[in-house]
Amino acid sequence: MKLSPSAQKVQDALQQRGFGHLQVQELTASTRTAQEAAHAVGCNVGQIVKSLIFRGATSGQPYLLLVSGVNRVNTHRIEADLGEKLVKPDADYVRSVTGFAIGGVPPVGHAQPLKALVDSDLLQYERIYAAAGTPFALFGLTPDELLALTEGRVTQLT
Ligand code: 5CA
Repeated sequence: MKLSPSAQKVQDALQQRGFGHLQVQELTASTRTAQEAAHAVGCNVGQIVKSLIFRGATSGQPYLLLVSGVNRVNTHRIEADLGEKLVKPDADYVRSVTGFAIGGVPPVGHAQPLKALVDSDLLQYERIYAAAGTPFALFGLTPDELLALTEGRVTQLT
């Protein structure tokens, strides 16, 4: 099946990184929220990877937080870890640094390289699912593959 342009962009990025065996799936059901995505694939909400963008208040640098679908990030903990305050950016900023609209932001294939932090709670699962460019697209992968793809650092985000 032919993917939509944004989902294809993610599939191409996976291919380029040597992860062409990971298959973007475009569904008829919404995957816009972690709950909807879990329902669409029939997994636990914790197995859904939320790809959240924050901006460093001092550096202006964007950060990619890869968070288990059941978790809320503890910004104070992450600020202490990163050594700067974090700002929650608006939708336009998210689109400009990732190249994707909110609801479909994937963990790979961004408009610019993003420093990534990975929620340690994701490591307990055999299989996890991340957004793939649109609010109807996902791909399944292992936590190890997520780490390799994003070069993310594992840490407690809650
Ligand atoms: N496709 C689903 C499951 S992978 C998904 O993308 N979920 S998400 O949690 O990664 O993306 C939604 C997130 O976008 C929200 O948790 C929130 O952090 C952020 N967001 C939603 N609306 C806005 C907004 N108006 N401005 C900035 N960020 C927003």
